[in-house]
Amino acid sequence: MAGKYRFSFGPWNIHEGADPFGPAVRRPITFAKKLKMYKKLGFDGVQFHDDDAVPNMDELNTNQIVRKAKQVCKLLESEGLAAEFVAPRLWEDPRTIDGAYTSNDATSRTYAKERSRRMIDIADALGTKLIVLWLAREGTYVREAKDSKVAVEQIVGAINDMLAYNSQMKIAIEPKPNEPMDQAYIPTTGHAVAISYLTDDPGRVGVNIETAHVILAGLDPSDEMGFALAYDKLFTVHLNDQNGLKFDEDRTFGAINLRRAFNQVRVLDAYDYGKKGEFVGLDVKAMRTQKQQVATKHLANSRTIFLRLVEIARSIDHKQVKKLIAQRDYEELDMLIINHLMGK
Ligand code: GLO
Ligand code: MG
Repeated sequence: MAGKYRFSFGPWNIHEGADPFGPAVRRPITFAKKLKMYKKLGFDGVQFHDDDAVPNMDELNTNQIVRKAKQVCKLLESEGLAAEFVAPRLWEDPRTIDGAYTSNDATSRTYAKERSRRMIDIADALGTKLIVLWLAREGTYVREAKDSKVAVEQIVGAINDMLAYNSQMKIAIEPKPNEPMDQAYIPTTGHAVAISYLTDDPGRVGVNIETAHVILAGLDPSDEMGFALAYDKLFTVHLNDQNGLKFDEDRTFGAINLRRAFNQVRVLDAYDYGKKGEFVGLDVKAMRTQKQQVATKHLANSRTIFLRLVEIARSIDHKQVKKLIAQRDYEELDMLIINHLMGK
């Protein structure tokens, strides 16, 4: 029974509270100080953007990048932490304004591929074999601006490039339907799984499912997880919560819709998620209203809610559930779940 879960988050999840309409409202915390917070909050894994580990990496050569990443690896070890994954931050540089791998400008596409190789060097130096690709700007504001068939080929080409560069790395695509783009090229789990089979090594390409992104696509996170699990492609998750079709809210896991969170935990726990070393990854933001000293509660709370939901998923009357399914009495099943969630 007892699956022991390990949790991770990225340093960007402890943040100053800036949003598109207002500036920072909390003091920045250095990376080294953030690392000291992980264990206290109950976390063992650190998710990285390449430049979280090696700031200003575009100004450094490969040797300098690797040296810096190795120092970060030592820092992690001294805190008893592990790097879960590295993701290339391909959405901030002026060269990626029109997309990275799908930019209409060839020199920008070359930059994106080169940066991705350096990102893999960083992952290697940090001791992780997992890459996350959130394809932030691979999409369009104006449909006629790009060719959607060519875009898929370009993304496959970029993934093949990474697969060939390092034969150890696995790549988890993080689908998101929109934001910052009006329409993204890899909007759902199905798209990510399908694209994996166009690559040179499908077994090394899977998904990172983020709750909020699935909801923004109008789909159900637990069903998307089941889909990925059926293909053995759920390499990691970004748990959080989302209130309807708004901006990407990255709220505390389970804080908006507890039953939806319960169903994500239920499917993960039922299929032994974590047993092959997968982390329970969070991608949650503190509300802008939180004051400095209480701006990490979203992380600890998400973890607590997850673990509480594991207990709830396990302690359900499974026999009764089976019986109600056999009788096709779904009204009663509905009530059983609600009662159980309400502690009755
Ligand atoms: C934004 C994404 C983002 C990624 C992170 C890792 O919507 O969820 O937070 O998960 O940059 O690539
Ligand atoms: Mg995410």
